[in-house]
Amino acid sequence: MATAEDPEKKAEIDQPLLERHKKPVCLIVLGMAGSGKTTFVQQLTGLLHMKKKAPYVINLDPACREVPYPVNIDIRDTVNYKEVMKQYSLGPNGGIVTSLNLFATKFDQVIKLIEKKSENTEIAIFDTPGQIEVFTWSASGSIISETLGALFPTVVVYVIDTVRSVSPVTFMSNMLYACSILYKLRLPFIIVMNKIDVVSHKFALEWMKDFEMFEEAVERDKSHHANLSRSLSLTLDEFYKDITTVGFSAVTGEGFEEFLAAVDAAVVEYETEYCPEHDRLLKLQAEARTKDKDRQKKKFQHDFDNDVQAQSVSSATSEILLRNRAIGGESISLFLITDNDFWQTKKTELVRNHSTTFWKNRRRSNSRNRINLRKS
Ligand SMILES: Nc1nc2c(ncn2[C@@H]2O[C@H](COP(=O)(O)OP(=O)(O)OP(=O)(O)O)[C@@H](O)[C@H]2O)c(=O)[nH]1
Ligand SMILES: [Mg+2]
Repeated sequence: MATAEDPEKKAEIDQPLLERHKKPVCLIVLGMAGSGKTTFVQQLTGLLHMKKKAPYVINLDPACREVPYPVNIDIRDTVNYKEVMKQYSLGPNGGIVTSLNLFATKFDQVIKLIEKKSENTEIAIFDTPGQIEVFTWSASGSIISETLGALFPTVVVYVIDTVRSVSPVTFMSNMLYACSILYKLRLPFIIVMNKIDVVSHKFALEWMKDFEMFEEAVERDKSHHANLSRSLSLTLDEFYKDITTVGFSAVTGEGFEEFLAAVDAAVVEYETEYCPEHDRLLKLQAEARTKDKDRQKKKFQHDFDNDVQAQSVSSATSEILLRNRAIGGESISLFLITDNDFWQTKKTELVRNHSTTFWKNRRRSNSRNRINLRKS
């Protein structure tokens, strides 16, 4: 993983983001309900404005009552969440998923608007719904994150409620969620330990660094989940090693500079790790598609050869035996031919005739398939 300490990368990081990228960095802010995502976006927007680096802010939460920051694109202007619930007879979560899905169909327009602002915007921030799984496991969540990841330097900012995470079990659940999102989206990832104005996040950093300290905390926790948390913590050790964690207060703004440095390091990671991996996967996909096409071609050729199979052409007797499975698998003895050119012409003719019949049959059976499918 690239870090801000890497001297080569440091020189790059010291350059302002805008000079390195023609495109703004997209921050997708995720986190459990009430972790402070919206307040975090509000604070970040205010501080960036003060730095004369006004961000482009997008609200993707269709169910929020009000947006406490200057918003550039608001999902609520496009989709009426309550109407969606009524029209599709859905509950609150279903309503949010469907609203986000409807909005995702217009996401190309969002991309165009962000691209238009590329010249003078360094950061685009996406605030997401509290029901985190709506974004992480729905089709629209994947569409949005993958599209952004393919077009802009994109970083996932996972906001954790530090106050609630003093319980080792809650901390563990939060970390498991973060881990699963990281492996699903595979984008550079920053954990923001929010609300450090109330509780310092030092305990969490210690737990992540030293398993024994976490174990001690688990010992003190008498809940029946404690054992599970202990074993899971060992599993998460690898995840902790690579992850960037920043303490932040969405109320006071403490941790802002550290957060910006983490974003810069994440952008370097995006360029050095995500992009090459993304390109490699695209190449693999293209290769797989070509292979599949070749396989289908070969299969077709094989089927075709079985259909029109010249069993043997005996040069000694000049007898041509043609077995045509398409007409019942009987062998047909054709006439004796000694002239090779004549045979070639005849063969081409036979193949062409057969091919026409074959395709006619094929088309007929295909159209039947389609109708059947529709009926089913
Ligand atoms: N003390 C303190 N309170 C915070 C901080 N960040 C958020 N809060 C409070 O936490 C509560 C939830 O904050 P929101 O920003 O609405 O959280 P959210 O994650 O957007 O919530 P949903 O969108 O409903 O998931 C509010 O009462 C905030 O005032 C913080 O850094 N410190
Ligand atoms: Mg919110």
